[in-house]
Amino acid sequence: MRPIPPLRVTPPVALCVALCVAAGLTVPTRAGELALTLETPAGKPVANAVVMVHSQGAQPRASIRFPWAYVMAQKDTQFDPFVLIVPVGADVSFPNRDPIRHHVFSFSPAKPFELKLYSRDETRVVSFPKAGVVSLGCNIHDNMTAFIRVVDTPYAVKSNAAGQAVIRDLPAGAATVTVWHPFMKVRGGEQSRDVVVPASGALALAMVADLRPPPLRRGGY
Ligand SMILES: [Cu+2]
Repeated sequence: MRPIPPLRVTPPVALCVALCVAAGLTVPTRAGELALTLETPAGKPVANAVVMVHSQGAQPRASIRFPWAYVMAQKDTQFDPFVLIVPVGADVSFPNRDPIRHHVFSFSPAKPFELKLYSRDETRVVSFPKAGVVSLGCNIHDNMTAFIRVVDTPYAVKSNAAGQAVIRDLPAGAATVTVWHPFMKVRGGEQSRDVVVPASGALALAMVADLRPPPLRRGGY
């Protein structure tokens, strides 16, 4: 019986493989955008909502990065910002920019933690390995409240003062749009809508978010 000759990769085959690999690694050029408008039933724009898109196609494997800083400062006896979006696994710094001490904590299942009293110009870093909502408070100042939304998608943005959120370079095809706001009167504070992202151009979406009053006097929403 003759031995089976070893498989040889001839130059044309090698070229084809190289091209196929290159093609497989190419970022899809067909991409659309989502232009979402969010308002209350009374027509008031809703700022500080987190808008997330989960594409139902292939998920990006690269680690998620956002262009803003992963910082939750304490300034003028408030957290700043009121809502911060970070990717899963992010390290968030909590600088104290006040001349008084704060004691930051969260009881949220996504990340319970406590930063014992610390002073001006000191900072602490906390990592957030799980997606979800992290509600923040300060043991000393009851009026201090803020939220970190840890997301597992690169397609996430906050609505602006006009209640608008634009997410660009979305993969075309079926996707789910999720909108979350800490004071939205629905289970979990979020609602979702299935959409089809166009291969080019914008998908305009208008959603209504009924908000309850903030639990304590708090600006920024
Ligand atoms: Cu405080």
